Amino acid sequence: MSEKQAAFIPYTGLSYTPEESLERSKVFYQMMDKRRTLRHFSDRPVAKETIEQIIMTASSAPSGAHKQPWTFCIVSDPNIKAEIRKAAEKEEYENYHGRMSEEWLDDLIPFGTDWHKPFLEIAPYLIVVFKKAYDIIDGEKQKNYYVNESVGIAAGFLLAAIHQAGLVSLTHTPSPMNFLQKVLKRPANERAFLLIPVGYPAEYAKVPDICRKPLDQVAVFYESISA
Ligand code: IYR
Repeated sequence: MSEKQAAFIPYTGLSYTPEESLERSKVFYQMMDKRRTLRHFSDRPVAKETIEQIIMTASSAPSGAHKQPWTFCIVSDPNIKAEIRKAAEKEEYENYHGRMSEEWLDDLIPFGTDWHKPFLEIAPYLIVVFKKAYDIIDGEKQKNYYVNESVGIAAGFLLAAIHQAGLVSLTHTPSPMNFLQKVLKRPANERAFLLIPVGYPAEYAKVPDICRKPLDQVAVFYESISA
């Protein structure tokens, strides 16, 4: 049996009146609803400290057994960015020329994507999110739990923090992504999860003219029926 014991401290979270909660939920939704995925970046620099704070927000996400099974690799070195672009475009060329189905290519028409990925060199930062299937602590393999769920939530926090700071991002999934593990020399327990260019929008930046589903298409409420 383990000697481990849980230690608890008083919860000191945020506390609001119902009215304040409603107001805050509206303000936050309005702010978050302005987030757009961008493909046109400026090369305008971003302060490293801003990126550090954004990463700490991402790493505040909940995770299975609080293992925080993620590593954020932050790439600003132009040589590494060029290497990543070259490898990503090689994979994407194959995707757009035979690996993706007709239906998939058709679904992507509104977004105007193709195999060219110049943003991988233009954006000042590439954040590569790695998931850790397990950790090595003092030479021992330590299991992680709900790794995809945990890293997915952390990536969501990351995108929200980027947006909140007035920066833009692209949730990019070059496929397959194993070249990132090689280029960034990550250990065997890490697998690339998402590649997220971060920066300011280009002056000419445009986004697809699309809208989001309304509440009744994304939520189902199960309420007690009062007589
Ligand atoms: N990974 C490719 C294709 C792509 C797939 C989806 I799903 C998108 O929403 C957008 C693009 C690319 O990055 O071009």
